[in-house]
Amino acid sequence: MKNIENMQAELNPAEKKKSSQFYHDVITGLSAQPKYLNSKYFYDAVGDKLFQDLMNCDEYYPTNCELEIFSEKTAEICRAIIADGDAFDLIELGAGDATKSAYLLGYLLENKVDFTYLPIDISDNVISYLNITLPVTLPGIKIKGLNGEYFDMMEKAAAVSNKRKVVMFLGSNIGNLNYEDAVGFCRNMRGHLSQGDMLLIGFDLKKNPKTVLAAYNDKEGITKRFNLNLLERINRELGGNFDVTKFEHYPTYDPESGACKSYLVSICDQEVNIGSQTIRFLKDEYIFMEISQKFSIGQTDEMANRSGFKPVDHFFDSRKWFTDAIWIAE
Ligand code: AVI
Repeated sequence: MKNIENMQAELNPAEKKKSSQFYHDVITGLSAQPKYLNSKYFYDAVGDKLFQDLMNCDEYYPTNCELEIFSEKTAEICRAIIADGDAFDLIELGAGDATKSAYLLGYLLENKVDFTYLPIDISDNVISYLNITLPVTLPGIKIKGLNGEYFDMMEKAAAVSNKRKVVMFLGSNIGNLNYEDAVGFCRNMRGHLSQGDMLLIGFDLKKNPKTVLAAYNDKEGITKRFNLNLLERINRELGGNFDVTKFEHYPTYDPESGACKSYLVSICDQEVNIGSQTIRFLKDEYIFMEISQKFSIGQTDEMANRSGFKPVDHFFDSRKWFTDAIWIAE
């Protein structure tokens, strides 16, 4: 097996920086009591593919709910973001393949609205794909894809023009932060915006606890593989030797707090080596992997108010399982 130093020597400087941050975060999390890993590291090429599979599986409802909102409420959402009709920059954080936003983009183009689409994504593949395909599928679109971390790219977006900004942060990605971190994220976002700018933000809502839990415990075991892939990623990229058959996926949902949490539980006493570090697990010791917070409307409004926004609109799917809220920067 290669050691971490040899693996890093093969990387370019940017990759090396990312890899040492990954190593640092993994060792910090696995040395803590209780152990944890950051779910932002789920998304390597394998994790992206597993997440795609998850979005297509029967139990994982959030994607379909939000697609329903964007396809059924297109005109209403567009009217809200067009506001007084002045030109604006439409920024999307974590744009992916832009399936949902394509409904809005199509409507805005048909109605000759003056806007520029600025998708932001950490993956350069995603950005080149959007820069190439969207002008073909949506002729006339003005697009400028930005590849990098959200807030670094928000700064670049601000330099692109001084037009009004409308930022989309969809998919209930905000739920992958604990509540205080989510408020911190929204405050940071507010700091990158001017008064009157807008945020269109998706929240997965509290609902029947069995429905929520099933979405994170699908019968095919995709969520389980999605979680275990992070251990495999540590093996691949950091020279770890996790035996993933020695960990069980344990999802939980607390309907009172709305916290849906995933853990990996060690089925035996074991030692895992990552680079020069040895991590010891006792039987039944867990790694906290991810929070997927579910919200009440009151909680989403409170989050807006605490972070310098005014909540002005909510769009729902027919079952009221998900909402896309419009907030205005105060
Ligand atoms: C990306 N994020 C909003 C997903 C969620 O529902 O928390 C990630 C996910 N984790 C397990 N399944 C899906």
